[in-house]
Amino acid sequence: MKRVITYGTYDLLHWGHIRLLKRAKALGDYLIVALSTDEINEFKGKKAYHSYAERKMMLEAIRYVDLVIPESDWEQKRSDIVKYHVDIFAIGDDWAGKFDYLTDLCEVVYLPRTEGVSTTKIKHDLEQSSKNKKD
Ligand code: C2G
Repeated sequence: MKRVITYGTYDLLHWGHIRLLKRAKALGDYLIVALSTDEINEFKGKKAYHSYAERKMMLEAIRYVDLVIPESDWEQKRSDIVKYHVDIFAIGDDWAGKFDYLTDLCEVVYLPRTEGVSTTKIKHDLEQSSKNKKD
């Protein structure tokens, strides 16, 4: 039973997120998502549109996700890996190299990001289209 963990905010859930979760799950048999709380999002310089509870509920509805836990502290990764007996840490390659310090505890896999979609792009495109309607 290979256990995989990944971390993220998963705001305005989109197909790039789903593709990441699908590939992360395919690395093992059980996928844990450590979902960023509003507090850690502040630390990450992000303001999520959906609350933690809403983002958690949406992730739990995804067939690839087996467990959602809170990511409330940037430093919890090592203890999570031990606590949940994680074999593989997986995350998008926008983080390439940033989590190599975990390789003494588990395999670290950076998965290629999905081009052409992001929460930021969605917000920007929506703002633009509402501006165009006004003009
Ligand atoms: N992602 C992706 N393709 C996109 C957008 C996001 O593969 N077009 C991936 C990211 O690489 C990440 C996951 O989807 O693995 C969630 O993305 P975010 O919610 O933006 O997560 P992030 O803010 O990078 O949080 O402690 C680590 C952080 O919590 C990671």
